[in-house]
Amino acid sequence: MKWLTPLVAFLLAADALAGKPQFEIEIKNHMFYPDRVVVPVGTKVRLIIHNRDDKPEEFESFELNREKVIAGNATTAIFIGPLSAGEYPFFGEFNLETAQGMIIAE
Ligand SMILES: [Cu+2]
Repeated sequence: MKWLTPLVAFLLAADALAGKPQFEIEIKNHMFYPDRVVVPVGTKVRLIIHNRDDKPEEFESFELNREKVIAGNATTAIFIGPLSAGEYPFFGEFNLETAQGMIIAE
């Protein structure tokens, strides 16, 4: 699978060039950094999530209708939106006490 990382990097770069807004979130010690992300209303947005912990985490949001497991020390990308103005909570299902965040569309 060594070929996967460059391919993911290439796809991410291609999307960045294509002008899609993207936002990066890190998971460290079962917490999201940043835990509040402001995104533009009415635009499809790519969230790039880096899990810096050794253990997997599941990014989940009922309001965004997204659920995805991220392996330890892995990166994944999730598309959200276009969103209307408002707040969209997300959480790490494997660490509910600490892994809490919010997407704010404005
Ligand atoms: Cu779940």
